[in-house]
Amino acid sequence: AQLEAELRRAIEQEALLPYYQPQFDCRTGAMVGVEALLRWPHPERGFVSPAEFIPVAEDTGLIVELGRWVLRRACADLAAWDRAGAPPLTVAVNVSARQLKEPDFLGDVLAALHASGLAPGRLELELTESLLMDDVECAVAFMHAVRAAGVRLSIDDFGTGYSSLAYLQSFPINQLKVDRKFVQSLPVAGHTIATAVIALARGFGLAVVAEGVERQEQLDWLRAAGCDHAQGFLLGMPMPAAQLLATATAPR
Ligand code: G
Ligand code: G
Ligand code: MN
Ligand code: NA
Repeated sequence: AQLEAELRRAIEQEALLPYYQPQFDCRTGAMVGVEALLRWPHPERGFVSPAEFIPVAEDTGLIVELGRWVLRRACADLAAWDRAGAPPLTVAVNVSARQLKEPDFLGDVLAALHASGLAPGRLELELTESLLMDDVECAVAFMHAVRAAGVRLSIDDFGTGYSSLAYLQSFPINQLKVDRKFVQSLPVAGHTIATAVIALARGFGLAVVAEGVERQEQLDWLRAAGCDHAQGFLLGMPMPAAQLLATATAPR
């Protein structure tokens, strides 16, 4: 309850910040996008992890307002990087089940795009399997509407939830994110699942991103296996907007 009150105040005071973790093309090494990850610098407790406060935000419904704010910030930051001469990146924003249940969540998404002037194809929403399975009909209707608006969709933590492969066919998505659980043990283990996810993505005409890449040998394996994009501590930590811009515009 105390965390809830503090979180409410932090949202009001805009004391949370989006950090951005870069994503790279496995073949060319070029930065192609970022994932927005919330950070909460707490006056007494240091950085409170989203793993701690996102569940509170979901339970209390605060995630609706917070999620709306993240969408606007992420789109505004990307538009500012464009103006500052960064390459044309995409920005991925994580979405909670509670947000999808809001009757006008699509309106929030479109408002964030409109306010920033960003083309819809620059924004990607990350949905987890459990979110999609929570209310499949509602999720599929939302996915079709958001895709019709030109926004991109990816399935986060793919392979760890409990959606059946049959659903994959009916989901109008653009991309799968291989969960870091499977990346962690590469190349010794995990390669059966990683290979299968890459093949699935290829078969469905989807892009595939590996998350949690921490070691060069993992990246080498992923590149050889035909993975499109990679994200992880080896390549770049989640960082504040100004630092991301500096990284994106630095000569390679
Ligand atoms: O950055 P970190 O790995 O600590 O994030 C922990 C969890 O919090 C991840 O599952 C991530 O998806 C989630 N998370 C981070 N930022 C957001 C956000 O803006 N919205 C939602 N719904 N989840 C987020
Ligand atoms: O659930 P989701 O995939 O949205 O969460 C992303 C989380 O993974 C964030 O908390 C982010 O800080 C974390 N993360 C990003 N790269 C790495 C990595 O290379 N290793 C580990 N252990 N965590 C990572
Ligand atoms: Mn994610
Ligand atoms: Na993930």
